[in-house]
Amino acid sequence: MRGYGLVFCLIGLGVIAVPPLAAAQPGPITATTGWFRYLLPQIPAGGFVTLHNSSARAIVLDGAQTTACGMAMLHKSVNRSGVDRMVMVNSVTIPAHGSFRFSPGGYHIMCMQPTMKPGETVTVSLSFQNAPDLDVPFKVYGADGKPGAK
Ligand SMILES: [Cu+2]
Repeated sequence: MRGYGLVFCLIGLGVIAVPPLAAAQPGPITATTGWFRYLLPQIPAGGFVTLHNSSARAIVLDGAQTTACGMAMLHKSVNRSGVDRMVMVNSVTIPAHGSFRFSPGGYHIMCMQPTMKPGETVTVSLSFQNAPDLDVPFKVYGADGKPGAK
């Protein structure tokens, strides 16, 4: 009888030790208003989104991946001596309790070889140096872009 008692005791401990099912924790980054301006398959599409950081530390975005683009890169539009150019950036920082905006004429996600169509919503996976990846829906607009977006 003593042996049975030990077995039950171990089962009891085992049950107690099983962790509760891991609920998906919301990460520190949320995204709003993701969209692409799509023109033609042979013209890179610009992606725009606003990222919000609810944490007390700066978070660094260092990449974007999506099956809707042959390759996606982080870009910044700059005007040097009156000439508009785009430069590649390795990362952007979303400040603590702050936000970062990709917008036409500024930072954007450059989508090379886009395979999207206006009216679709495509998913872009954003990767961060110090936060979990985030899948963000991007609505696809045509040459006129998103109504009201600047
Ligand atoms: Cu670009």
